[in-house]
Amino acid sequence: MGEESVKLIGAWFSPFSFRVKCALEMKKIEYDYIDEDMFKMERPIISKHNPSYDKENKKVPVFVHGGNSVLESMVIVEYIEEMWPDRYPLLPKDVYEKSIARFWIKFIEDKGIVFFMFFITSGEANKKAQKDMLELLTTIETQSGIKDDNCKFFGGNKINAVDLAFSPFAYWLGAMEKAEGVALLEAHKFPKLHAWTEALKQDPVIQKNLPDFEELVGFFENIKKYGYLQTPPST
Ligand SMILES: N[C@@H](CCC(=O)N[C@@H](CS)C(=O)NCC(=O)O)C(=O)O
Repeated sequence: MGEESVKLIGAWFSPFSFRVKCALEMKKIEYDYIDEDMFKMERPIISKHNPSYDKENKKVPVFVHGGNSVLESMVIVEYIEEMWPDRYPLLPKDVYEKSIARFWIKFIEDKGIVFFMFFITSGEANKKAQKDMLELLTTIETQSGIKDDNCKFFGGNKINAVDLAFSPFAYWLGAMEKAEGVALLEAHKFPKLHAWTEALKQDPVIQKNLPDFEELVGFFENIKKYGYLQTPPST
């Protein structure tokens, strides 16, 4: 099964597609990448690969391995880890350590709504979203154990699945902050998390797959002006 063709359907701006690209490239797995036009509701490439358990899916990423489609970025990352276990490890082998890694992955998946609210809202609703984001950053800074062992990453000195799960904080949050004209993840307030974002962005696989920053800021500015995945009116 590991030898079958590997395909990833993603979108340039998507932090979820980014997680999967990095997992594949860290393990040096060859894959075809297809960028779907998410500004159209038809999304024909996704539709073609909808898995039978979610025929209504219109989201990226969609991962296709040997004809089977897999959804949800962190489910895909775990699939990749289990399918190619002998390459670059993305989860600890120790069962207890693995359960802690999975705890933080689930934690951040459950908090996705905080991110979403920050980038789709404006005005008073955005003030509330900023407050929720600061609370979330405080929880990660003080509870996650990041940097407590002087390691660079959540998973020690090598990037693992927990780092990929948290990666939207290292780049996408900065673009959202710029679009909104605020600074939340500041080095003096969140020194450990901030140092982690800097270390993550040094990695060559991470660097190669990050979208252009100014384009991303423009993407978030357009969401604020015109709505989520709405095409700006042509001038
Ligand atoms: N929990 C999903 C989130 C996927 C997701 O929300 N993808 C966005 C792009 S970043 C999307 O496809 N949105 C299209 C839509 O909501 O219609 C994952 O981790 O894969």
